[in-house]
Amino acid sequence: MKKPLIMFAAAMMLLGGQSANAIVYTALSGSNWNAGEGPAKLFDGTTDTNKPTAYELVIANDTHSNTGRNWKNWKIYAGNFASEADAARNASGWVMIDSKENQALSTEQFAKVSLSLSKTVSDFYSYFRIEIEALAGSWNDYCQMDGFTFTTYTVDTSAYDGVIAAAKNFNYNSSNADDDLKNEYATLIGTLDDLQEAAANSSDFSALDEALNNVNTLQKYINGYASKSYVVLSSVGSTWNGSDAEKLLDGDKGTKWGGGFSSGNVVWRLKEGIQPIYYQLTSGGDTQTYTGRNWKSWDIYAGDFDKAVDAKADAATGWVLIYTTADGGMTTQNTTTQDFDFTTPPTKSYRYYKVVLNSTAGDQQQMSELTLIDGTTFLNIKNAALQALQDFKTKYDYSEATDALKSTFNTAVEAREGYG
Ligand SMILES: [Ca+2]
Repeated sequence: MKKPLIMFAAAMMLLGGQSANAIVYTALSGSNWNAGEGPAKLFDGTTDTNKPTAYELVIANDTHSNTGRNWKNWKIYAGNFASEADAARNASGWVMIDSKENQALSTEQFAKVSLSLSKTVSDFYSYFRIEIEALAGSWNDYCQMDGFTFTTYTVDTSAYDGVIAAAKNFNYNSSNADDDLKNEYATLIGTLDDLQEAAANSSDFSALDEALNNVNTLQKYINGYASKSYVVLSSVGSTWNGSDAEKLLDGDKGTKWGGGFSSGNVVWRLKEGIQPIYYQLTSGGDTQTYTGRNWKSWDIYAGDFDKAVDAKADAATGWVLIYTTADGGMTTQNTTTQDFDFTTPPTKSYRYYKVVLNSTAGDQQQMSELTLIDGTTFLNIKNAALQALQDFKTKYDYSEATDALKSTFNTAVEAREGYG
């Protein structure tokens, strides 16, 4: 007798005498005794076939008395074809997903036997083919099997349940963070259930793990805003205690970013974008003693990113270089603020910034503050300076000053009024 071949497709098709909604598999071809015992009967009343990891066989009703009819060696192939006609037995494109050799099966009537596929099924397939290569007995014993059902292996996903629940319970709305960041978080947690379900079906948890990693990252960002208008997204450089990257941007000239390294970087994100017109650096509190910690070569970038988690990536693209220097000429005085013009001033507003320190005057580094000055900030600085001059004029008897001093004073006022 010729070796039996059974082929079937996952499709909603009506077989004679059965209701449409109960049928998913359709046998396309194969060896059979007669219409009542053909391969179509192997696949009736089954479930879906997406990325199966196992299957169940149902032993025929009289195998116990005809044990030689049980399968012993067989292979299962999967494929995708444009049409049933293309899914020929000898067609190229079949992928073997299971191989069984000398497989012992129950001979009990209607026994259900669960078997794992020998290969990992990584794609979705519509067509499947079973090749029975040997029976428990001889080919003269005939071949029979009552049912075949693909099943998906159920992974214990309970370890993820608590993590996902915690992500949903994170009270991001009460944060000071901007709406974009909150929406990014809400969108991400909205995908977690689907990712978990997909992972459970495919046993591929990498996408879920990445999403949860980003959830943690976004929680850190959102918490980082607290009462601030910026958040540090990432930094490179092993810092001294109390001198983390946050200290470069905290608005406090008494704190500094510093450590025993001469190259590193800081990436940060503003709550609201700005178009800076120049920037300031404020030297460390002990730079006069440790002149080698002063920055020598550094770059500053601005950027736009759809998602906050994209900006932290080492491979992030889209950064725009707005300042670069091989030797910036920092003062060696303590806690002294210097102004720097951008080498390529930003032409629009940005929310993301990165400073890359390339080298210092020695083998350590420190900087108390990096301040981006936009038009509004500049006006505040200028008006404060003018006010100080006016206060000076009121406090001292301006009328008794010499004409030369008055002239010098008024020139200074006019210069500040006109600046900017
Ligand atoms: Ca600081």
